[in-house]
Formats: sequence, structure tokens, C-alpha cells
Amino acid sequence: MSILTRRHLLRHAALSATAATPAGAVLGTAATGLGGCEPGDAEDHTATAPSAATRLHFPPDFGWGAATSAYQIEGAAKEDGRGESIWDTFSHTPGRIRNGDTGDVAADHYHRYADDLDLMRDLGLRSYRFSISWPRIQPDGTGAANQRGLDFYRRLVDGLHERGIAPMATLFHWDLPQALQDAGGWESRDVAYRFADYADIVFAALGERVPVWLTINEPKTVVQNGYLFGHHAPGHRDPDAAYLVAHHLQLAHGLAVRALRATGGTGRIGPAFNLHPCYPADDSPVDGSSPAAEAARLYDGYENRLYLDSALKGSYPADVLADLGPDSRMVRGIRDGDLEIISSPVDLLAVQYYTPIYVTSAGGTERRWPTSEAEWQQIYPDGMYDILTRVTRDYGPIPLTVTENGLPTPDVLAADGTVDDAGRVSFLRDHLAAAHRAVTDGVPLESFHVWSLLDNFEWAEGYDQRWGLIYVDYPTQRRVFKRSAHWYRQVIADNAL
Ligand code: GCO
Repeated sequence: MSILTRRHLLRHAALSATAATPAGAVLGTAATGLGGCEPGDAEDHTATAPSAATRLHFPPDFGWGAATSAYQIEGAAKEDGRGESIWDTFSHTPGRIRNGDTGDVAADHYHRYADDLDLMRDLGLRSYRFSISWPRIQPDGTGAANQRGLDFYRRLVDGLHERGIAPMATLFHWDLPQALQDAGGWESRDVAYRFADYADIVFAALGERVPVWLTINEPKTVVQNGYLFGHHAPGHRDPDAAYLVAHHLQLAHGLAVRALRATGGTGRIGPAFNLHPCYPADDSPVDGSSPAAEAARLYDGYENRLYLDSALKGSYPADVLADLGPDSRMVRGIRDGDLEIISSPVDLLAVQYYTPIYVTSAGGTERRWPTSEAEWQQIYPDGMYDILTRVTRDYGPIPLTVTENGLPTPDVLAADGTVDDAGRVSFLRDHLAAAHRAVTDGVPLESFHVWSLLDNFEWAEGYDQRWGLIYVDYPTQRRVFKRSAHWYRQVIADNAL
């Protein structure tokens, strides 16, 4: 487990073994599905905005979206029978969250969801990704469903349909019921089975109305931030436990996929992984044998292949298992049949891209590009292209959706009532241009969700970072379209950049 000790406290420490590959040489296919591209689009390797003469048109049915998660926006922490989650406990523990912030009120979406639905309609969204709060459905993580919790999501889903917006529901975005944490949390294999029971309840209530399900949001972040570095709930620093948790999260994913299939419903389902292309810091070839390339490959195993290979190929990467060692809790915790469950066929893969990472020969990391307000995030749009093409190349033509991409900006509500987040506009334009280039090169990308719809509770950063297209004035809960929201609305209306 040597590499773990060399890890930096990166929010999304990650890499992939994908080098920056020239467009067109990646997939060797000519599939595009794009309508009306101007000649030369596919050759535009720059991260700059296209000129008016080279507009980038997206496929006609492209799923323009935005994403949120329950604990980050809902508030109403004690209402309608909701139980406690590990994020309630964690955020109420002094010193854990910047400024002592909690998700008790957040963006008050639980009460304002109808107005927020109208804002989504005004934005022109075609897809909305949200998460369901497990402790609203099963306050203690087991047993009978709390009808009032289910009713909230039923109203939300109905409201989306009424406005012509496709619901995309994440089953788990980190808010584990505290009672299950008390029973061992994700270190306990049993919690994976409790998750399948919870998923079953949700499928029975909403299965007919939700066309796309995502199982576990970013298992890697739970593993790293929750169990390696300890700056997310439950706040542990225990590498041996961390990778057992990884296995149980993957098992939970597979069990939920099977639970959906067992309902016989038509909904599609897949995992949501945060994947990050990473490169040898010495610029040596990614598939070469330089010390940096070799270090990068092992990082890639921990950051990407651990999740991708198990879910999509039915095996854990041999280099990671060898590095963990046969006595690790994870390796000892893998039982016969687990990988068949974990690799139960899925319908799509959700990719969340924020940052690349550069790995040194010593196994450390180097910063190459300017960061956003989030110090772990280097702004590198070509990384979007690299990770999308790499997934398609290595895992086949599984439909992809980008379920998160965005950045925090220092937004201020001006006296004239506007919020000028010019940095978000250029970030999104450049990343969408990179995604478009991937589609041009044959990547079956069907939708793109900005993180986030609204400013919200950014975990350990509390309300200090603003990630939304829509500004939230927390004292009044007033919502204001930022410049980026106006811009995104036009992109959606034009179906083009
Ligand atoms: C994640 C989560 C989001 C974050 C976002 C910005 O990717 O960590 O899905 O909840 O808020 O990524 O950090």
C-alpha cells in the first residue's frame, strides 16, 4: 500500500493512463451523430471558444442538464420524518466544516422545489439530476418506508415531467443514515444489502416515472475523503478500511442494478464515477516505462480502474490488488460471486470530470494549470476530451452521460441585481467544446449536466464556494440567474455553442 502514504490531500485526487491523443486518432471510428457541424470542428484542438463561423452543434436530442444532491440543497433536516445522516453528524461536529456551516437549511429546496422547478423550466433544461436522501425514505436505514419522504420525490418527479424535464435520480450521494454508520457503515458488508432494500423501495415508488437511475455517486470520494483523508463524513483516516469500503460500495452498486432488473421496469441504470485523466509529470509517454509513467499507471488503478474495471469488466485491477496486498481487508473481503454482482450489466456510465493530475516519478503530484477557488481543481478542458475518449476506447461503446462539470467562482450579487460569473461561462464553454470534440470522434455521449443548478452546501467548504448557475442569496433564499445561466439557456435553445 506504499502509494497511499504518498498521497496528497487532494479533494479529487485522480488520474488516468490517457495521454493527450490527437483527435480522430482516438477511436478509429467516424461516428458522430452530430448535426450541422461546420467543417473543421473536429480539428479544433484548442480550448478556446469557437467563433461564430464555427459553431459547435450538438445532436438533436442532446440532454442538456444540471445537477444537485439532496444534502447540499434540501435543508428541512428534521422534517416529515427524515432521520439523521452521517452528514448531519459530521457538519454539527465543531471544526469539521468551514465557518461551522451545516446543511440544516441549505438552499431550502425542500420547501422551494416548485419555484426551483420553474427556474429549471426557464433555463430550458431537458434533464435534471438530483439525489434521493436515504434517511428521508428510511430514517434508520432499514425497515418500512417513510411515505412522506417518498411523497416529496414523487412531487419533484411529477413537477419535472409537467415541465418537460427528464428526471435522473441518484440513489446515494453520501448521506448514509447515521444508524447504519453506527452499525459499521460501509465497512460492514451488510450495508450493501441494506442499500439494495432501500433501492427496492424507491424503485417500487418511482420506478415508472424515472427513466435514468444512478446508483452510488463517486464511490472514490467516499473512499478517499471519508476514509483516507477524513475531511468528509464519517471522517476516518484508515487506509485499510478505505478499500474495504470501496468493495462494499461497488457491491451495493451491483445489488441495486439487480434490484432494478428484478422489478421488470424499463428504467436505465448505471454508476456515477469521478474520473480524472492524469499524465506523467515529466511528459514522458503515458504507456512508456519511465518512472513517472509507471507511477501514473498505479495511480490510475486506484483512481479510475478500481471502479471502472470492477463495474464494467468484472475484475479488480491486478496492480491495485497486488499493491494492497493479500492481507488487506479489501482483498480478504472479496467473496466468490461478488464481482459477478458488481459487474451486472448497466445501461450507461455517468462521468464526472473536474481536473487532471500530473504524477511524478516519486509518486507525488504536480500542479500544471491554474486552479479554481477549489485548490484541488486544475482547469484543463482537454482533460474532458481525454477521459471521455479513454473510457470509450477501453470499455467499449457504453452510452455516457456527463453528470458533473463545473467550478466555484467568487460570485457577488451586484447592486443592479446581476451576478457576473464570466469565469464560469468560459469554463463551461471550453469543457463543452472538448465534450463536443469527443462526440465528433465517436464517443456516445448523450447528455451533459452542469454542477450545479444552484449554489449549495459544498461539503467541508460549507457555503464558502459557489458552484451554481443560479445564485442563492442565503439570508433571503432569493435566486438570481448568474450570467452563466443566461448563457447556458441560450446554448440549450441553440443546441449549439
Ligand atoms: C462531487 C459531488 C458534488 C460536489 C462537486 C463539487 O463530485 O464531489 O458529486 O457533491 O459538490 O463535485 O465539488
